[in-house]
Amino acid sequence: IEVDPFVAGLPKCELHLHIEGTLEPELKLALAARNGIELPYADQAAVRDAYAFDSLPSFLTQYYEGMSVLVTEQDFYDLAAAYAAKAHSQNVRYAEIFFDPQAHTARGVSFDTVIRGLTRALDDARRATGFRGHLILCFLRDFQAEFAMATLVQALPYKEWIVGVGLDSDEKGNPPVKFAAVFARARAEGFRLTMHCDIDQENTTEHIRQALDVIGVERIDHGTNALEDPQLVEDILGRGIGLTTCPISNGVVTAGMKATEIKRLFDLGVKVTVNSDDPAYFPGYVAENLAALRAELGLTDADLIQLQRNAIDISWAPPAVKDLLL
Ligand code: ES4
Ligand code: ZN
Repeated sequence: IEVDPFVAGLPKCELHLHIEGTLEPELKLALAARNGIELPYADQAAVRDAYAFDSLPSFLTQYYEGMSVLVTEQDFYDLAAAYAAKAHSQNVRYAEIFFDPQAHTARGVSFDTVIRGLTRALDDARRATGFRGHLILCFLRDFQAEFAMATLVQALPYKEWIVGVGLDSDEKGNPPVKFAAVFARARAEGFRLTMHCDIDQENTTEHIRQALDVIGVERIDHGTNALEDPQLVEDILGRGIGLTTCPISNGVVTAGMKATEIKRLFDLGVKVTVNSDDPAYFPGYVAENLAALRAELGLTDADLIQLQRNAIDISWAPPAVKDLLL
């Protein structure tokens, strides 16, 4: 994908990015070597060749396998530092970054190791380049709600760094209501709320309805299937709910980027944003996602500016930071 000069130079804000999904083959191999972990790949090309997914579950298998090379605090530091540098190179000024602590604690890496590495890297990047990154703790919906609740409790000392909570991983059979108590506690603790309603999942409109009415989310990650139910669209519009869409990701796990759906919602006035999701796996950071969507839809410069205004608007940055970004 060719990134045109307007997209390249546009100041950007990204709200749907999984830090573990930024693990590029080069760093994956370097961390494996550093930690004495054997990977069945001779080089970066071999790592990339193994990325053959056509659905959410087949992607998730590779995603969880890949992150096994993340062990020490320095590994998490290097991961976040690489993303922050890449984001800065694309003129991303602000990002809210998902992390999946349970994917690490479940294999014996402590919550403290994960969060200390990530936050130290974001702190250093902020001082070096001005790029601001904040974290969103994502619960894994294919684990039990009790594990999510215990993870929320582990996060309480780190509220300064964690702006909100989300929900990701395999959606099939794992509806929002499974985590109603966890999200209620998170809200009571002052966290902002979002969750994935992935593209073309089973019972997708029911899941979006639950996210809105039972959980009370402020944003939905993906969520373009709301178009299947006019009442959902009306409620999303009326409540000012933001959607964090990910065109290139959509194109990998489904038949297409869902560009026309994204544009329909945007034209209706829904606070739509464009994001990269897992850019090491769905090739393209946020600039490439904007460029791909622009190429597909013929978006104008004004449309691209509006997408960034939407992102600032629905971000969880404090008012003073929003003013700075506008
Ligand atoms: C994810 Cl695209 C997507 N969907 C659900 N869970 C995820 N974790 C990382 N990327
Ligand atoms: Zn995602």
